[in-house]
Amino acid sequence: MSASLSYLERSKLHSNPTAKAFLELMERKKSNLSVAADLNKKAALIELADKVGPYICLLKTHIDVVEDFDQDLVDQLTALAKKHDFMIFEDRKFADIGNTVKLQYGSGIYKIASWSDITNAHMVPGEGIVQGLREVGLPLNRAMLLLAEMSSAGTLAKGDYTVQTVEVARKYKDFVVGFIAMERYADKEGDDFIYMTPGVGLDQTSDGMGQQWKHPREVVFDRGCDVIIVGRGIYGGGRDAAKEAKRYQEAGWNAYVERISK
Ligand code: 5FU
Repeated sequence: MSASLSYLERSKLHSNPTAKAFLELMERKKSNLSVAADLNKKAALIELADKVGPYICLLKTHIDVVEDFDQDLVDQLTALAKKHDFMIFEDRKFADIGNTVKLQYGSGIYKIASWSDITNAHMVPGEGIVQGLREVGLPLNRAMLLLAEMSSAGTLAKGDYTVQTVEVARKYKDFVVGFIAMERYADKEGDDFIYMTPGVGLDQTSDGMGQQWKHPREVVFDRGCDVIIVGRGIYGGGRDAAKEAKRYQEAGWNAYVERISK
């Protein structure tokens, strides 16, 4: 159902302001590419965000890998998000009880809720994790994804775990706007989740450490996902990040256009 609608049409169906704005942004920018900026120096991260900024809808961070993290990094990333028109997704993968994740999301050194439009969580602890994050994120108009599946070999996030994760998402639709997933699940009446998929690469299929990379067309056209998340395929091995980002943007977008035109 929603896989055949355009991002713009889908933006009108959402009540969560971040999901709405994100889908509009994707359409405006003709990008369903998220760059996973896994660099551990502040200057390198900022440089990469500025280079790939014109081609992406979403910058995905692992802020805790940055050795020289400070508030200025966050200020610069949010300024780049404005300059290039992208959103920020801190891939925090929260995994604790509601009360603890509330603290981890809102406070500590990183204060993730103050700058990250989107974050995510595992369902291992049960739905209290969503309740805790929602309490902090909803008043700030933030959104979250649940990890329904993972890209890595041997992942335990499958089968009944995935089914139950989707059920929890349906219960908290005002805040849970989508999934980290490897394929789109059957829509129920009123569903319109945003599917974001890591493990995407045009040139390689594995990193020898469990990561499995799929082609953007397989992810967006065959499997019906919405956002391709690409890290090393763009910045790894001395690649020209801007050139690669443009290449992935085109591959992701073409697959989306093919999907909604079918
Ligand atoms: F939830 C997930 C997952 O299932 N697989 C992932 O690879 C998240 N990731 C992240 O996407 C991972 O932590 C990296 O930040 C990124 C993939 O980077 P790559 O360099 O394209 O493999």
